[in-house]
Amino acid sequence: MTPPLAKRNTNFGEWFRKVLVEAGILDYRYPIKGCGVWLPYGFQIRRMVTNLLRDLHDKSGHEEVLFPIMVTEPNLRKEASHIKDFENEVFWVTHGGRKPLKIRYALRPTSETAMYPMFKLWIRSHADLPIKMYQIGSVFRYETKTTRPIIRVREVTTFKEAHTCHATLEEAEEQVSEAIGIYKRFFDACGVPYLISRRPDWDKFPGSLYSVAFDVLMPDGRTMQSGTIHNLGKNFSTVFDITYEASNGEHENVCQTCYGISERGIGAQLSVHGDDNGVVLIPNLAPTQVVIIPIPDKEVMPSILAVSETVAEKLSDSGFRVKVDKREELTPGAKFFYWELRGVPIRIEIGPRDIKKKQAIVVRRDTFEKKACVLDDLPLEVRQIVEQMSTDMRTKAWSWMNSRIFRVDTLEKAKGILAKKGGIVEVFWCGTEDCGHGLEQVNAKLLGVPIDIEEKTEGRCASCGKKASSLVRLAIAY
Ligand code: A5A
Ligand code: ZN
Repeated sequence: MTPPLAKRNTNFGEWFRKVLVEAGILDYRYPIKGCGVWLPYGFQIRRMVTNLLRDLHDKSGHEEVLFPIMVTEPNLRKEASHIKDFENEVFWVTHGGRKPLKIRYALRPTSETAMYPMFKLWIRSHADLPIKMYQIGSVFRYETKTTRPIIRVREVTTFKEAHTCHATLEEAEEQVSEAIGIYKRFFDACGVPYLISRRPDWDKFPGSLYSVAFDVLMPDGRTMQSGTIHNLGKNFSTVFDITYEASNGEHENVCQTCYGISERGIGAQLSVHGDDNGVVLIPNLAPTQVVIIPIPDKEVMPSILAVSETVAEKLSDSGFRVKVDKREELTPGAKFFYWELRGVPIRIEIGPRDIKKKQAIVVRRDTFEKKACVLDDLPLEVRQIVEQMSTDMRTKAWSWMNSRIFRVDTLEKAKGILAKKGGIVEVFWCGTEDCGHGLEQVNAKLLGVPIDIEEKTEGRCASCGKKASSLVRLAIAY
């Protein structure tokens, strides 16, 4: 038997690393720092997530494309603030065989500078707009902060980035709203709670007008930026000369947006829903939703197996992804452990006594609640349990996060809370950069101004005491 995992709530880092390996998700021992191997089961989970992303983008009028991984150095350098921030994170291709390249290539750290020279060729008139494209692939960042599997990698293998071009800034603004909606739907489908904040100016995406971020609270009380949406205005279209001919015959630069989600979207759900027994997958994203475990018995074994197969067939006819674990070398206990670790939402046990009673035992992965169900009713019963489980997982995750949001009026209080339990602290802010950095003195990052809170409350800046212009969120961030 494999040794137990670390405790998720008290030793999250260790738990996460172990669960990835033990559950067959990702092997991080690849001999290049920041690179890992998606294992077969991890790849299945990844595929569920990328399929969801594809679906959400396709349905909202985005088209999938694939650009080359290399970008020429002159193109990478075109937008000054973009290259200024990415300069230290770029992997360079300097040679072709033995010959030094005349023009160096960068492995894309993100794809603006790969895509936009092509957008220039594709856009002529108003009729070519809007452009809404996305791709899913690898980007490379020579991260200098501590790397961690999935959470901070140097080859980001599951980088979904969307890029759009519009005639006007208003349309780009509308696109930002649409993207926020798409990301909400994404995290809602994952059952992962989030905060949406407008990043302060000093933390926006290099080359953008402003950035909006989705932050997820991790079990250790730190937040992880798990998706970002940027309004690029005309910053890139000016330097890449992307124009369209407006109805008055004038050539105008397009307005652009881009937004990205990476494997952090996978890491977030593994972390938020997991427990000391391993992963707990939300049913709609579980590669296997139901596992049937025949409980061996010498006399009735053939019929137990036959019933298991019939049940599996019925459930898969009803649209479930089902497996029967017929391995003879493992005890039922070892099989329970195996599938619990992998987070399969529903386990069905069928033993000799169940056969006699024409029933099966259905067990929920999140609560381990057991229910004896009549064989004929299984499709209906499983449907109900799966629905209840999905709702419960979402509710539990949201109330856990909400219980860790604290509103305070002084920096001392903020500091005390963050040091003790992490979580998210909301304070008032006058909006100046000086005070923003002042607030960050509590050893936290300013996540930004909430854009998911409607209420307008009056208050005083927790740094200077002057009248505040908004609330702002602080957290210890990954
Ligand atoms: N072109 C835009 C979309 C862009 O690159 N935005 S971004 O830099 O903010 O990255 C998008 C998302 O990718 C981030 O919000 C973060 O969730 C994820 N990400 C960035 N660097 C990462 C890394 N080293 N490992 C894993 N995920 C990363
Ligand atoms: Zn202030």
